[in-house]
Amino acid sequence: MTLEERLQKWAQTLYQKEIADCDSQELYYAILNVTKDLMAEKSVIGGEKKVYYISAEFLIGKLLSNNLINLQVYGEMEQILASKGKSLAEIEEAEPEPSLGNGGLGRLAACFLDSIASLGLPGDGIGLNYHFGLFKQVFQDNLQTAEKNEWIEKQSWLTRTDTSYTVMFGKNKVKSRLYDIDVVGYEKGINKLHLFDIESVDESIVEEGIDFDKTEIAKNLTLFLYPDDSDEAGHLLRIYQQYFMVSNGAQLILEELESKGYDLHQMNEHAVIQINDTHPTMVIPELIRILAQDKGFTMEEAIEVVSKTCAYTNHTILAEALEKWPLAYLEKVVPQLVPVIKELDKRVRAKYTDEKVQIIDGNERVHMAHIDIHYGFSVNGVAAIHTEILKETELNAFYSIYPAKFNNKTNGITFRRWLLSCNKELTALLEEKIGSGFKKDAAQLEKLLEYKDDEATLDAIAAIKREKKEALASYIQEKEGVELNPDSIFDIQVKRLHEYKRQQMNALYIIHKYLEIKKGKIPKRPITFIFGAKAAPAYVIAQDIIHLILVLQEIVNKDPDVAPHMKVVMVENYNVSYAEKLIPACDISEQISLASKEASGTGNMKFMLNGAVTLGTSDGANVEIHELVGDDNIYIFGEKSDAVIAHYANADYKSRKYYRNSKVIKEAVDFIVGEQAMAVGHKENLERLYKELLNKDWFMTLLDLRDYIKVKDRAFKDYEDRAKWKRMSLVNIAKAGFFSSDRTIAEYNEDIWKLK
Ligand code: 26Q
Repeated sequence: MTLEERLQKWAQTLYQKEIADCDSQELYYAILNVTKDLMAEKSVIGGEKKVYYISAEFLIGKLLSNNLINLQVYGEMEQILASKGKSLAEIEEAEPEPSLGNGGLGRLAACFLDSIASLGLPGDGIGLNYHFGLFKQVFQDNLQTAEKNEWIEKQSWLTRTDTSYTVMFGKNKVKSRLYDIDVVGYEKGINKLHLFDIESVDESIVEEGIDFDKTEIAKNLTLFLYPDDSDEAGHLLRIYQQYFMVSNGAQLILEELESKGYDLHQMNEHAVIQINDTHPTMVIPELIRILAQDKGFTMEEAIEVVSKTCAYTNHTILAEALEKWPLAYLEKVVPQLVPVIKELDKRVRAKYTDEKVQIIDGNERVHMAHIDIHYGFSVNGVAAIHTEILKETELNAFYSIYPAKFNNKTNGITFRRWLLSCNKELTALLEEKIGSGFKKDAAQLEKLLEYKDDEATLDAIAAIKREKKEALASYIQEKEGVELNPDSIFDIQVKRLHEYKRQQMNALYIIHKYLEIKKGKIPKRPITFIFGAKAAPAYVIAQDIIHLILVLQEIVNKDPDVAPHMKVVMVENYNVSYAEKLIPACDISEQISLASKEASGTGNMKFMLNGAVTLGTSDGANVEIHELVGDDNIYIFGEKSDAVIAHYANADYKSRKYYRNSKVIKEAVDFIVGEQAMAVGHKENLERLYKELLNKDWFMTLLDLRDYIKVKDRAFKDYEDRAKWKRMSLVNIAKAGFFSSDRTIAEYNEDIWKLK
């Protein structure tokens, strides 16, 4: 059957209509079914050894465009639709976004699944089928509110399977149900994303916003993704979710190994389990428990083989984000794991006296990362500087014991989504200039450097940027009701709201610029400051920072003296789909975390690949971007990580000192509680933020503010040297190949997984 016949068939089956008579919604469902059929006909990627990527989050985003691209039918589908007067891009808008993750860690897992399949490696994801993804953000009265975010429709990418397991919470039994999503590689076969659900889940217990009845685990377990990013919210439900995930995962893995006839004593030769941060750590004691209790292993044997099978990735150095569960919680939720965890702890204590490496600490808290490090064979950080900091500082005691376990795997992004799908215009231009080899071998992007001084190429890239800025401007006009000037500089900071990422520093710059314009210092070219960020609902200061940005948006955009020269917009409900529109339209990529705090960042890579220039600190993968593009093609500012770490060690940072010593800083900070802001915003939020900045400022905003202003102003000035800027943009694209997640996954496979 041709593609058109397939589409025709589904339009008939579902709606008894011709393609030309269907609306976008109907066509979306028809194409969804065609795509699922095409994937079902592909062969499953096989092999002697398989990786299981286990993660509480898979921020997959919409799948239609990517699946069509990987199946190599996007162009054909687009043509068929165009011949009936339909636009595929418009139809894509009808797809609901599965926001099954908070941010970087969840999106990384999704990029990795794409790359594992695209390299033709056998590897499945294991996670949870949250009925509601990360909350939908709605702004009311310049404050964030949260609503439930539904994504599962009658027809979706999920396929219900016959697989169901029993999971015990102590003496309470629940039944699971496995749903699968096919992951198709680029010109390759199929792997699976296995998402477990609880059979008895009940959506009707959801109340106002994202509140729900927390008492009945059997009804609520898989309803919501926890909205806390880098937070140690000690909720029991999170342990229930984690154990439910790992118990199902362990059963699935063992069942698969046994069905293939493998001896579980050699399971490490046929399976490797990559543990995505500490959220799935309980898979280690759970596997040990099952092997020892049900499979006739001695404790010794079980521990040994599990330790050879599991590998751990660390995504954070924020102490508060390292999970430490009270033993009492585990006793309550999963008493059957407690003896195993105590045994693991006992064995560590028999060998090492250092308190820092124990599993159960003096306060009866279980350090999940410590289980992973002692009882896994690999520990990796996610960018060079991050891994160094782990080895030298945070996890130094472990590094001394197990130097060979530690390794770095600098993060990456899938170019199928972050170039081929979101920037088809740039993809076409690249193909014209350097051929299509870069699609499978991202390093070939470097060929673009040959065009570094070629005016026609530089202009063509700039014209695409301009086109993308226009498209974004009209989207933002429609969604947010804010008018943007595509001739202005688009300066963008999109990522979760967290103090260490320092959106507040960007806001202080905006105040500074506003005050300058009021005093008559007009920028050469208008500037558009764009933000997108969700804050964990319980994270008070993060809510206050959102409030400040929304207040600034109102003040700046309504001021007739200022609005022609600068605009501020914080887009509502920033998610993967919004990112795909924002990133190709960006001129300046804001990556301004306090040095040492951002493990890697991956947005920085997406922006670079799409021709934006980074304004950033020497943190995370910015350091590697800097090395690749050189001093001339990036704007680096701020204290280095060594100095920051020393400030923490000496406890000698006092923000008030910076406030007192600089008129510029004082003016900007005072504006937060000045008459104008108070007239628009809420006293309580603004005063709290003001006090936080002066009395604590734990992430040292004021330390770097002056240098930030200086370097940012230099970037804006350089933008006027159009020839220079266009070259910078080209160099960034050309050097982005290193950040393909295909490269990252090839390294995981080479050093850790060794798949056969
Ligand atoms: C933990 C306990 C209780 C509740 C929530 C959590 C929790 C949930 C999500 C802790 C952390 C996360 C997410 C972390 C995350 O996204 N980290 C980011 O990972 C990216 C991929 O490696 C990096 O690029 C980012 O630098 C890092 O911040």
